[in-house]
Amino acid sequence: MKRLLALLATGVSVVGLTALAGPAAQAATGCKAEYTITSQWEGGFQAGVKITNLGDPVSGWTLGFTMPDAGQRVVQGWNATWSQSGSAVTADGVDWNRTLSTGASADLGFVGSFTGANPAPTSFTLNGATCSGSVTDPPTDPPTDPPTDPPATGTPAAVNGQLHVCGVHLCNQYDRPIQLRGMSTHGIQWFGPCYGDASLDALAQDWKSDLLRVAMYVQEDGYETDPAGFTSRVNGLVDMAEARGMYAVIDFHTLTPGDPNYNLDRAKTFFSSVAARNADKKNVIYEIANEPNGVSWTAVKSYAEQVIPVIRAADPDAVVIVGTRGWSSLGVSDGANESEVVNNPVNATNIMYAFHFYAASHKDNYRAALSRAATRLPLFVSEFGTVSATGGGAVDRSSSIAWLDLLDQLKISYANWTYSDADEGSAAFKPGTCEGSDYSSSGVLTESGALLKSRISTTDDFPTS
Ligand code: IDC
Repeated sequence: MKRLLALLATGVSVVGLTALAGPAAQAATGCKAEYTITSQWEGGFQAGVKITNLGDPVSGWTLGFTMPDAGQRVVQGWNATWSQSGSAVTADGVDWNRTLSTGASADLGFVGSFTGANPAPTSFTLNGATCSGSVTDPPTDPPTDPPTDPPATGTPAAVNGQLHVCGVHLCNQYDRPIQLRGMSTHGIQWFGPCYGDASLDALAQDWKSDLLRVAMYVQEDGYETDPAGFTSRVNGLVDMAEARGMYAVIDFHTLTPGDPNYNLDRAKTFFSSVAARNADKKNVIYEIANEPNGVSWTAVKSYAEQVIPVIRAADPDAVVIVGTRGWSSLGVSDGANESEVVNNPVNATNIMYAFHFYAASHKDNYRAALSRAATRLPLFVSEFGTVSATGGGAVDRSSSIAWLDLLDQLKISYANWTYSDADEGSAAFKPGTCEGSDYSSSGVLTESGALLKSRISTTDDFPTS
């Protein structure tokens, strides 16, 4: 049940657009603030604030509002630098949303606490100008599994068809930018039982996932131990994804050693085989090196320029994802940045670059790098975790939400590590789940799984013309 309330204190204009006349400059100011409590529990809540700049473009902003009840506190926020003094809350824009053109919006949010009532904040301002606004009440229905949307008219793969890269975006058959949201397997050499009919049905139907990333490790008891067996297992998973209308990212999961050239011959053999076998399918994306590390960008680029032609020879129109330096951090984890790729891109078309992050380890400087890079390079977050880079530890909820909001805003596709029951914080299912047949009830999900399911299962808005 949702109720809309006018947010405005009496006497404040509804549009909140004011022309400020000054001797040197004349800037129109104005804004809209939409405040939504997305969930609320005993003593705590999570709120989102969408601000829209209705005035002239700004290159920096501060949002202000007042908490009406003395017990209301901002505990931890995202997509802004938050502070509170008494009842006055402020949020300053950060690198990737500081600039707002006329009509542009930024989505921020916070986890808050309260002691008495939790009334909606009042007196929203942006750079001092009063904002118009609206408030959406918290959902009052008892908590249940994430909502299931009405069945879409077509599956993600049916609606979008053959994908291609257009500018910095991933585009569908109508040449329109789309974002794919989905999950990555864990190593298929270890978690085979997690990828059967029941679990993939749940992924497609309950999670409404657009894609399955198939993580085929090369070392660690993976591909190198049985090339034919692993090739056929990957092809089987491509077929299972296709049957359910999902895209399949074929991930050549190099990790240790970090130089992908160590596996160059294996990569050529593997990709010539899977590309020939899957050439007529529209649901396949090739990821040629999971996470190069301890190696220069020039070496990664050289690897890519040898593997991509092998794929193109067999499957000319598929999108290819290229890993980047520093565990696919665009070099950031090695103290570099995206400029090495911008200045020396892979000599190939229809490719995207991988950007990976783990939300508890990689925060604002990584988000800033992604935001900068997204204006220059086609990016695909083919792997990320809600936890630390070890794959374990606690879910960093606020950092994960900041990342997911940013990816949504930039329309960057993603796959979360992992759709498995591994005994580590990044896994979506509790240990032992894959020994049973229930992948659908909320009881089998971990904290990470519940968060990702709630994000991935919302309606896709794929353009069809
Ligand atoms: C981790 C797994 C863990 C496994 C380890 C080594 O979660 O169970 O023991 O690999 O194989 C990556 C890698 C991904 C890692 C993950 C978490 O792509 O293979 O998985 N991670 O450490 N990059 C950054 C983090």
